[in-house]
Amino acid sequence: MAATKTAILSVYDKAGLLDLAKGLTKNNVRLLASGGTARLIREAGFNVEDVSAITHAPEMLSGRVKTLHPAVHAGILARDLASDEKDLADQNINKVDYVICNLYPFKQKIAQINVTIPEAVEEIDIGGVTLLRAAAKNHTRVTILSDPMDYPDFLQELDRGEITEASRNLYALKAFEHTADYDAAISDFFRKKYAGDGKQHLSLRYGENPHQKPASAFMRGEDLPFKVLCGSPGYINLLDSLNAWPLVKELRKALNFPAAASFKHVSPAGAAIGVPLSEVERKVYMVDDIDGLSESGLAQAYARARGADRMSSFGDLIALSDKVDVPTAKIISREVSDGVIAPDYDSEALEILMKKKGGKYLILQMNETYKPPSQETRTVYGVQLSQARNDVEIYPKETFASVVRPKDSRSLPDPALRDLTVATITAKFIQSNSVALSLNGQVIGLGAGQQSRIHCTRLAGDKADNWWMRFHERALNLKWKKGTKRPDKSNAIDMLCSGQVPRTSGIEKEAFENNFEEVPQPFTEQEREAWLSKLSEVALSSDAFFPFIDNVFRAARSGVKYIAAPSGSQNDQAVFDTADKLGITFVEQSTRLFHH
Ligand code: 93A
Repeated sequence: MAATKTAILSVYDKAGLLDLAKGLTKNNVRLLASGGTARLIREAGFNVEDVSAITHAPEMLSGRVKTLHPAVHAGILARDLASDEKDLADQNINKVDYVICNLYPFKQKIAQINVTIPEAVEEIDIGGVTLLRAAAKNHTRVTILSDPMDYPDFLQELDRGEITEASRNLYALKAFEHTADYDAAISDFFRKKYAGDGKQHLSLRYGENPHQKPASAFMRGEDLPFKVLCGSPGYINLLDSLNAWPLVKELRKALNFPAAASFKHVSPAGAAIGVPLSEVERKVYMVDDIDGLSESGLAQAYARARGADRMSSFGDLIALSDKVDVPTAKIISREVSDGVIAPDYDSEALEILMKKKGGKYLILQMNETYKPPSQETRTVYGVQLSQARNDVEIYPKETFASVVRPKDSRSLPDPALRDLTVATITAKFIQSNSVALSLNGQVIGLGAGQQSRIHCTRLAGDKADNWWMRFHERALNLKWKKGTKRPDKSNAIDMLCSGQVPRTSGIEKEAFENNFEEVPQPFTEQEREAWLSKLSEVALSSDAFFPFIDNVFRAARSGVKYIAAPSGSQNDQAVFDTADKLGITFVEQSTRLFHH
């Protein structure tokens, strides 16, 4: 009986091939196969023809051309259309019904140590990819098998008569994924070889931890949006940079001020716009001796971002919205910091920064015009997670227009709108849950990455309290021992201001006292309360709704007068009413801003 159907077989991985050939033969399918595939089938005693039986051309170029021929591809791609049938008849070509193909082992080859480019090139499959793609394209008629694991099910279906549409669809999908994965491996290999380190691809020393090797950063089809001007970034440096940059860019756009952020562990420790600093703020932020500070909005923004929580900012990754000038570089130059990302650098500022860390300070230049794609994907435990990027924009007037308490409230004062904007844009880039408190155009306390919202609010409130205690006369007039280093001063101030000192004894107490010429008295509870009661006009933003009224109580104790948060809690009304009773204006900010 003449065969009614035709199969083309061309497989590198020959697993299951003979069982498949047997099943196809049993079902009276004509077998055509490329060199090695045909040989194996033939040796097993099955009837098989070489592809050359239909191409009338031999395999050429040592196997580089085996199946690449119109007789093969027209046979695969032809539809059940009169015009296609005529074309085939004119050329004396028969339709192909089944294609069985898997590709040269490119991935295995490049996994070998010291593989050369010519060796890798030889493993780039052309004809097989064409077979897979042609058959998958025409899957309404043709069945494409690219995975030996599918042979048994396929044969069972064939034994029952025909391959169902549902099966053909799934086999086609698998073939498309097979070629996509294959092409990604090829382009990844050549990106590393040809794009030049730093352009489209950047080798990283390791990932999040030293044993996580290899590690890299790369872009598909375009250059990285930043240049490395100095140092070599680590994986976490890039995580910080690529979160900190959009934060300052958005702050700048929303408020039209230079903006800065100080990041650690993928959350800001501080973020601010360049609102002019008062004398006392300069002192608290340890920048009172910086020349040209008043003329630089950017330097003042960074002084605020770094000054908010000097302890947390130790070893920070800095993002700056504007071209870096000398005063900003001078502030950075004497702090312990890991790196900076900014759109540009004055040559003198760059010189200052390049001297830091023995010439190893990380300096990234961000392409300001770069727009990330609207869809973002990450892999967690091998699973691809994809989502639209959080591109919601926060603006002072529009975002905070919906005041729910007090009911008769008119529009919010400008400083409150500014500070709610700073807190909300910052919250957008804090690891959730997050609560941010802000004042004077800067974050003064934030709670990041807590599973419970009240813990975020407490953390943010406690940090804001510490920040405010640093403005107390006693903290401003500390008598340091000569030679006390800036980080040690920051740690000692934090011990004093956060109320830790009375709890210390022995060598811990000694270590604290060792910093001073004249040891300061710890704050009494009454002193703290009296001073903290002066903190007011603070704005709070929460990345999601407040589930309980406890958050409002805690916020009120740190001088919060304005809250912006999404609604959606069963306790919304109670939360609004509690704010009202405590004299807090509550703004319903309609967008949840989780970030992980
Ligand atoms: O070098 S190729 O890209 N040129 C071709 O025309 C071609 N056609 C099929 N490699 C080609 N193939 C590949 O050959 C298949 O993808 C399969 O992996 C392999 C099977 O070769 P053989 O049948 O000689 O063992």
